[in-house]
Amino acid sequence: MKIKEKLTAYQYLLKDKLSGDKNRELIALLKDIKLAARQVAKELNSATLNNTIGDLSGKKNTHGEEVKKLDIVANNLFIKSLENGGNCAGIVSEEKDKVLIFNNEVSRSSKYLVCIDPLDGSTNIDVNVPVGTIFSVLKRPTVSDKTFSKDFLQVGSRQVAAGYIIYGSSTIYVLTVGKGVDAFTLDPVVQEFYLSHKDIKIPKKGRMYSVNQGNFYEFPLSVQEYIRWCEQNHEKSGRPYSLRYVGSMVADIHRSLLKGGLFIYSKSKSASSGKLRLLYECNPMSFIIEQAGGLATDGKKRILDVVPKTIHQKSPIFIGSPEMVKQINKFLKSRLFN
Ligand code: P6P
Repeated sequence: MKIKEKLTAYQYLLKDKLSGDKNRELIALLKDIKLAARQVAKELNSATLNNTIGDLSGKKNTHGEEVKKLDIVANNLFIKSLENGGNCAGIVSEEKDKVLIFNNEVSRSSKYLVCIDPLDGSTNIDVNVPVGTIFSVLKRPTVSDKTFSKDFLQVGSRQVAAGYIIYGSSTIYVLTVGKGVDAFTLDPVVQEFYLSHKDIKIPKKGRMYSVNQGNFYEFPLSVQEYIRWCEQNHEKSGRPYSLRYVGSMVADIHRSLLKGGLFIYSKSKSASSGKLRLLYECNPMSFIIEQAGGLATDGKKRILDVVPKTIHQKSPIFIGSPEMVKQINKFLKSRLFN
């Protein structure tokens, strides 16, 4: 949709999506995230020069994955901005084993909780491939000033906001507050995010599927059959489709959102629940894609209906253009996703 006036993210949200006093704290929280995103973008752009590229001397995170120096830098920047902003009572972060509850006076009574992957796809940083931040905003379920781990275990349909920042050729902040999807592009000179994509709608179908083909023989038969179907020559349905896989969820989802497509991270013989985490990867991306007219399933049910049991719980995910998700669902149901 054509942008008529140059609005900052704050001005646009205040005017169009989050007007009224009741939304002041949520707008302020989204500004806290924006601040940290600007700082992360700056760190990424100068990483090679500042020697902050590379692994953190063999350290592994709660998922047994190599921790990059920038994973910690990004995690600390988001924690600092969210804690000092006072608009969030606590966070779940991919980089922290346990929930982090903010104990300062203001944060304790905040209405919101944040689940965040501070730097998704960080293995790609060394080769200058786009990476991103993914976040989900929940309302605190209790009115007391006490926050508990279980407060984060909310079904994805209860999210009040979700977004990602993609640090690529430009830095773009994609956001939904439950009233469609908009995107804001960072002007590096004035360091402000301006509305650049209004009311984004995902194409009903596309010709790109996004999966790590290397896991093909590990996938359930139904997923293998779908991939083979994508490869078949069938002009009427636009096949063969093109395989596009960056290995950075934010980049693969962003392309699917704008161009149409299907992103797959299936369960497999070595990953019985897939790899991507429900609270801070699958849920926020599913909220965004559904708000843009797409679909997202775990192979059996809507991602946003999955009730979380643990904060780092993983989930298979099939997400993107609605016609493409419906198509793979036919294969998944034909073998009850086995
Ligand atoms: P694989 C990055 O490590 C990540 O968490 C996502 O950003 C990405 O989609 C996925 O893992 C890639 O995983 O197993 O294909 O390398």
